[in-house]
Amino acid sequence: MNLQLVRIELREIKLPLKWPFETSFGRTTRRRILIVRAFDKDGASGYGECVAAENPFYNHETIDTAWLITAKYVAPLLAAARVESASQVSQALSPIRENRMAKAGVEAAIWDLEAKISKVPLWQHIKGTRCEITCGVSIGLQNSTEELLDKVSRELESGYQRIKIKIKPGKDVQLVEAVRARFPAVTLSVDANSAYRIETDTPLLKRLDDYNLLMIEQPLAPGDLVDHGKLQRELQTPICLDESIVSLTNARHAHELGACRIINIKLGRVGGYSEAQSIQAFGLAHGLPVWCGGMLEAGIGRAHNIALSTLPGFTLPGDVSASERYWEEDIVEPPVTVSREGTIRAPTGHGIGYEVNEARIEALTVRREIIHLTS
Ligand code: OSB
Ligand code: MG
Repeated sequence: MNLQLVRIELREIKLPLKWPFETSFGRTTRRRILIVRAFDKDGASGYGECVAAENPFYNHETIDTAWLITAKYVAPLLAAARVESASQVSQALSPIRENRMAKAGVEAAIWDLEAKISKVPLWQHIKGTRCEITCGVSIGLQNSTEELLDKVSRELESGYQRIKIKIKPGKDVQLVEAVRARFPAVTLSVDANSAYRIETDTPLLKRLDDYNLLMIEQPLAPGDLVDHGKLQRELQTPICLDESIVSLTNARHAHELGACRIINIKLGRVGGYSEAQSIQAFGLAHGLPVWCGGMLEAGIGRAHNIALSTLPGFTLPGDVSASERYWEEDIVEPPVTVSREGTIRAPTGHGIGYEVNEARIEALTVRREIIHLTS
C-alpha cells in the first residue's frame, strides 16, 4: 500500500440510547461518540469510531481524554512517521503508552480507508475467513426479574444464539436461577464487569457452577490475573476475561496463569486491529476461543466489529448485534441487521461496507476538529 494521509477529522456526536444500559459500574442513557475520519491525498476517506465512554468507569479512558490524545499526540506521530499503510499505524503510535481506545479509533479509520482504496471489503482486507458471523446479545441489569425474562425471551425470538446477562453483587445467582428455570437450554453467560472480590465472593461465584453457564466474564478486578487464576481453579465454569486483556502480552500471561479459558476481544480496549489480530492468533494456537465484545457502538464501530469477527479465532458468538437494539436511527445505511438464525452477513461493499450517513452525522455533531498531517 502507498497511503498518503493528509488530514484527520474528529467529530463528537451525541446519540441517545433507546433504553438505558446498566452494568455493575453504572447506567448509560446516551452516548457521546468520537468519530474519526482519515483522508488521503486523493480525497478518499475512511471512518473509525472511538469506543471510549463518557466516564472512566469501564477503563481509564473517556471521550475527552481520547480526543486530547488523538489531536495532540496520535496525529503528530502519524504525520512524523509518514505512515504508508494501515499495518504501520500501531508501530508508529507505540511511543504513546496505553490510551488504546484513542489509538484504535484512528487505526480503524485508516484500515477502512486502505480497504476502500484497495476496493475490497475490510473483512477480506484483514484476511477474515468467514462471510457470516454468529451473534449474541448483552442484556443490562433490569428493574425487575420479570423485565429481564421478557427481554431474554424477545432476544431469543429474534434469533440470537447466545444470551449474556449483566450481574453484580446482590443481583446474580437469583437472576441466573430465574433465567435458567424459564429457558433451560439456552446458551447463557454472565458478565460482572469486575464487581466481585476473591476474598469474599468465591463461595457465591462457585454457586454459578450449578447453571451450566458458557462462561463468567470478568468477575474480578482488571489487573488481577493471579486471583483470576486462583478463582478459575475453584470453578468449573470457564472464566472469560474482558477488561483484563489489553494486549497480547497479558493474554499470554492470563493463559500461563490459567486465569481464563476464553477471551473477549474489543478493538478499542486492545488498541486496534494489529493487537486484536495477535490475540486472536494466540487464542487459535493455544485452544483459547475468542469472541468480539461490544461497547454500545453506533454503526461505524459495529461495522468494524463485524469485520473483526470474521477472523479465524473468533469461534464463539460475539456481542455484535443489530443497530435497532440500541438506536432509533443509526449513522450507517443500511443499519446493521441480524438474520432469524442470529447471524450477520459480512457486507460486500468496500471498506466497512456500510454507507456512512454524513448528513445525519453533521446534524448530530456537537464538536469538530480538523488536524492537518502535512505542512
Ligand atoms: O463488558 O462487555 C462489556 C457495554 C459497555 C461496556 C462494557 C461492556 C458492554 C456490553 C455491551 O456488555 C455489549 C454491546 O455493545 O452490545
Ligand atoms: Mg464485558
